Formats: sequence, structure tokens, C-alpha cells
Amino acid sequence: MSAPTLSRQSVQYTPRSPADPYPTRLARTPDQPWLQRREAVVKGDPDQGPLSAQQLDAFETRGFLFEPGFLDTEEVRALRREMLSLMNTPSFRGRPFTITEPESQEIRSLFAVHFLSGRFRQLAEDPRLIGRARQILGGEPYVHQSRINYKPGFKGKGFNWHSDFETWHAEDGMPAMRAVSASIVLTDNHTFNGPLMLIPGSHKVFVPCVGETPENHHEQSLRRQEIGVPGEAVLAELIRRHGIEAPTGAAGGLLLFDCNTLHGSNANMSPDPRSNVFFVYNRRDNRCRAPFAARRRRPEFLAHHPDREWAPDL
Ligand code: 6CS
Ligand code: FE
Repeated sequence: MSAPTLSRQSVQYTPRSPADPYPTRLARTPDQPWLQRREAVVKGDPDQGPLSAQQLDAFETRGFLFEPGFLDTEEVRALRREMLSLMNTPSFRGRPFTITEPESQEIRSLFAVHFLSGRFRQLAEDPRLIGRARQILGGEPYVHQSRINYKPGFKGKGFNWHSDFETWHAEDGMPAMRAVSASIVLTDNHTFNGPLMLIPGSHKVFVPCVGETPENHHEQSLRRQEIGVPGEAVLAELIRRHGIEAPTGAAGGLLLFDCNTLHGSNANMSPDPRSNVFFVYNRRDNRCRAPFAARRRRPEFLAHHPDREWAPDL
């Protein structure tokens, strides 16, 4: 996809280092609004897992795939009970892995849920998910990050447009686009309760973001992300070309999306929570190194080591 030169004050910028194919958190607006993606989107084959050739083609073209009814009602009910138990665990309150909403003390996200809960660990290791991840990534996956986005009724705020890979590259040191997110909707997703919105096809370009990474950025970004958010002119151009899609539907649906697909969500305007659980599968040979655009790596509950357990130092 050729990058147009958007009309704005364009200043030639030099990437941080020639070794970094995806320079971001730049000091000023780059000359080109985006760079071409280097890695193939789908690395595995149709006969290597549960996804059909058509499903892999859709994922490759659009950067995401929604499978309604992935989990049955009983599985969803058990996970919802487990989610509520985690949300109501007093000792998790005030811990770094528990993120509250920007304007209230309501829980926004809980990270490392596959280490906090045997039930969610079992789901993270479910062959139906691992099989899909292995097929898309074309190699052995590990869980880079897990989280429940709870999005409570009325108080659950949105998430600005962003590429997860942009953050994981800049702040966690993820080298290449060889990761996929699996999001399972635990409560019905409607147009009015802040479903995940995606820009189909946006995964094929890398949008450098302006603004250097602040110290301990995650303490701010997980509540309201301002740094690592593409500029409005670039977003407007990509949305003009590709539109916006928001898969809605009953709890139990699975949304697989590429690490670089631009996504965001609105606030929850309904009285009930809109909760999703996410597992991020990264390819083992793509394990995180030193951050590409931050002075210090983030805590392990945000970026797990492929061969290390994690536990809250409760
Ligand atoms: O910083 C992160 O890792 C998280 N931030 C967002 C908005 N999405 C991905 C991830 O959970
Ligand atoms: Fe995200």
C-alpha cells in the first residue's frame, strides 16, 4: 500500500537506529505517515490447524477474524463466575497488575490472569486457542500477555486507537510482527457498550507515533493512552480507505486479531459490564529483547518471559 504524503509540515526524520525496522515514539512528525510491514501476516498453513484456508485468507486480508459461538454457554458461565471472583479478590486491589478506570476506582483491567487463575490458565493453554495461534504464527507460541478488560457499566471508559505491536515493540522489545491476540467476549457485545472496533487492513502498515515514551509510561497508558496513539490525519486516511468494523454478538465469541491491527473502543454506555479476556500469543523466536523506544522494560505482568512463571508478590 503506497503511503500518500499527507499535507502537513513534514520534517525528514531519522529512525532511532538502522537496526530498528519500526521506529516510533519519535521527537517530531515523520515525513511518511506509515511504513510497509515486513513480516507476512499468516505464517502457517491451512492443514496445520483448525482454521480453514478461507479463514486464514480473511485474517491475512483484514487483520482479524471473528468466530461467534467459540465457547458454549456453560463454559462462558464458568469463566464469568471466575472473572467475578478475581475482580472481587481484596488482595488484588491496589496491586500493579490491577488497573482502575481514569475517573473512578472501578477496575478497568486485570493482567496476568493466566497466572492468577487456574481456570484462565487452562483456557490460555486450550488446544483450540493454541492451535489457532500456532497456525497463524507458523511456530511455537507462548503467552506474552493476558488480561481481562472489565469495562464496568457506565464507568468503563474507552481505549484510544492504537496498534498493540507499536507498544510491545517500543516498550517491551518485541522485535517483529509475529504475535496474535485472542479475545473472548465474556459478556454480550452490543453497539452501545463499547465493543472492540478495528480498522480492517491497517495491520499491513506500521504507523510511527510521535512523542517520546515517558518513565513508567504504563502507569498512565493502561488507564488512558496518549503516547503511542497515531496522529488524526493518518487515522483519518486509513479509515477513509478501509472503514471501521466492530464485531458484536453473544458472549462466547472469539476475536483473533493481528498484533498490528489498529483498534480501539468507546465507553460503555450501558448499565452492565462489557468484559473480554485476552491472551497474546507471541512466537517463541520473537521473544522480547531490550525496548526499542523506552529507557526501561516494563514489569513482567505486562510482558511475560517465555520460560518463567509469574506470581504476584502478595
Ligand atoms: O500496553 C499494553 O500492553 C496494553 N495496551 C493496550 C491499549 N492494548 C494492548 C495491551 O493490553
Ligand atoms: Fe490494545
